Amino acid sequence: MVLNIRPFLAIAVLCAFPIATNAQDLQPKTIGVKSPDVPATGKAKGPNAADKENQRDQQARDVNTVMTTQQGIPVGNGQDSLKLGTRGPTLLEDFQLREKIFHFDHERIPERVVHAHGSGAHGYYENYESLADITKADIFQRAGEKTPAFVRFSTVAGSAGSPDLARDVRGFAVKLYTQQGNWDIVGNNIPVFFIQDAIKFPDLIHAAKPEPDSGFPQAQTAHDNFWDFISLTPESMHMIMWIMSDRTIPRSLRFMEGFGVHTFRLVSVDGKSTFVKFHWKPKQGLQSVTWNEAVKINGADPDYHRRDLRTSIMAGNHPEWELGLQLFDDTFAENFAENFGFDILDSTKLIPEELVPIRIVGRLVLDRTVDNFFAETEQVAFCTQNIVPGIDFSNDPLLQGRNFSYLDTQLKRLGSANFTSIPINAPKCPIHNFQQDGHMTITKPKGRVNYEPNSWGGGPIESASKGFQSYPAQEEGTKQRTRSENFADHYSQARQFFISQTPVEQEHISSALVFELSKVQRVDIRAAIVSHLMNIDSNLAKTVASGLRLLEMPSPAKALRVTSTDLEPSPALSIAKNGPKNFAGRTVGILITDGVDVQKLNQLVDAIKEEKASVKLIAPQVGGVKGNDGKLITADEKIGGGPSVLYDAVALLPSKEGTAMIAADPAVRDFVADALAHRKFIAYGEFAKELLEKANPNSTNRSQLISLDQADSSRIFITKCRSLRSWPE
Ligand code: HDE
Repeated sequence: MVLNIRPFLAIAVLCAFPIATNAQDLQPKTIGVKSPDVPATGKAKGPNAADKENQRDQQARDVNTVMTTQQGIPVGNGQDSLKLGTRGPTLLEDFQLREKIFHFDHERIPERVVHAHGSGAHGYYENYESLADITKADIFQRAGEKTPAFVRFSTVAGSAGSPDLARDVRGFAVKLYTQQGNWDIVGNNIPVFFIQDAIKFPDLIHAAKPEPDSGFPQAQTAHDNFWDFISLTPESMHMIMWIMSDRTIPRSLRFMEGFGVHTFRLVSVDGKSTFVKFHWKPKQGLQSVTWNEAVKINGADPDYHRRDLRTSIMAGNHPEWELGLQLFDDTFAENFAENFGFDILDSTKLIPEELVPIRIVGRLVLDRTVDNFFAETEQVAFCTQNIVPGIDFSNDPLLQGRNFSYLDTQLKRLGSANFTSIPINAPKCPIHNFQQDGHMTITKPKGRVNYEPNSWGGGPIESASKGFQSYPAQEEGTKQRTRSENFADHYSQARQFFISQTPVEQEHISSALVFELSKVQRVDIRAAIVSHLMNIDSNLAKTVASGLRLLEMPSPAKALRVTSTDLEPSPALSIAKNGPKNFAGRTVGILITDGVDVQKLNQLVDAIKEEKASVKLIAPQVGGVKGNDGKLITADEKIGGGPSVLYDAVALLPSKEGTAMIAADPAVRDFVADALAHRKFIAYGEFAKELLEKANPNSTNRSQLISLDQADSSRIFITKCRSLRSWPE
């Protein structure tokens, strides 16, 4: 009897802990043997001795901290609801049951309408030098000063539970808790956007999200509605080049850039304005996966990016980005329009780094994981309108629309105008004003005065010299719903992006277009996209048309401006040209079996660790293998649970007998075949040749293979891994 109820005990204990930890900083304790101290269930005597015994056994034991209700009332029995007799019915007076179920029923809040799926981390911004000559923003005044920061990365289209490796733009939102209030840079990992005016945002997002009748596809743009909208929105062509590139399938959140996208202003103490574009440059370098890897990672580990960010930070491997500023003035803005026909207020355009170099001014370090996902990552509320003295907006119509949207959305999500009091959103500097009351008021202002001006002599008043002042830009014009004519070139920068890619990267763009458009059912939409590609690069258009087997090549789409062929390739736009300089922060997956050559394994592990990279051991069973010295080596993953797509490089170190045992396993064949196909560097021991031949007989003399039988081969392997992949020669 007692044995039969053990599973209930485990479930009950698991359910009880979140409630207990809610009360105070409790640490769950190991469940020990039955304790006589545990209070019995309400009534002193149950209906019969056996039932009473059962009830006692279903209670958590070893009480160190007594569980309470939300009202602080100590809980006597958290395992059974209050019933009439042993078999019910349940009584209405059971306030404990009511409170617990009531709270559970209200655990969810609306997910973000876009960027629902995300992960966050804490850190700081460290300012390298004083920028007092260009901005009065307090955060930029003193060299070496650190400002607390919180970053949330996200995908855009997928719902909260969608997989990490969806092909999608990544949100890169930074909250800086400066001494003069919170400054949010709510950016993306791509420097341009789909549309030029905020009024089109709901259409764009409706088209990208699951189709309204079926409710799918989830977290992907490979469907008719999205491409239909795009085919009718030529301004999105530049962004399309970016989202079809490997930028939308990053290897990790740690290896991608961030951009503020819009043009902003920096304003100095003497009122001078300088235009600025914000860039976050990853010190780790840029790295993406291939589409085939992305698809497989989504199956093998849908939380790949979230896990990677959390485990890296926990391992002390703190990701860093440098803050870069592209600074320019009105004269540059005028020349940009005159010489290139681009407007600095148009978010579908970037300013090439070669034209306005990036000035590095500080670094962002993420060094602390969240303690609680909901309280921090879910409740963090970014608002583009959160700017501080010394920063100001430009007239970018997309930015202006965003400034309206974010406050609205936070009220919808968080349910009260007091969302600013939630710890993750609260500024870390003092707040003084007379805003008051409302749902969930946590602050407790004292005294009689709650208005200003007042003659009681109390309370804060504004300060013209210390407070925020909008930059007094001269604006005039007639009221009209039109766009500036310098927003009309939709193809030149799309072309510039495409010609800035390496041949392999260009091939990835055309394959992505063929993949996505192959999921589009209407042939006319496929053809319409190809007609836009004709204005970007005719070879790209032809490759995509042939990949789709379009029977007729469409004529180029009507363009408001003819594509300029004068724009030079910009090396800064290629991932391959801006890859990591070393292998630090990456992972090698090593396949081992019983009898593994321990000396070789150790040499390899040492070389990997010296490079500040990490190792995952994959074995037939997760319990591990016995090395050729007879000692047990525990594994991290079981074969099949740790496919090679999860690692940056792999090594194959099976023993002779081990190879015979695993060679026929399809998961082993996939492990090796995928690593070969994804052009990863593969170190192999003498008995692994059979695995390589079985996976791909034509692969055995590829330059991606490094035999571990040569002298110093571990070091040679890890040095090669720095270049990440061995693309076809
Ligand atoms: Fe957003 N966007 N957006 N967006 N956006 C939101 O705010 C919106 C745009 C971006 O991790 C929402 O809190 C409009 C551009 C990020 O919490 C919402 C327009 C860029 C995040 C919203 C844009 C972004 C959001 C949904 C067109 C790159 C996630 C939930 C004018 C520069 C922040 C929320 C986080 C989130 C509106 C366009 C980036 C609805 C109306 C351009 C990184 O307010």
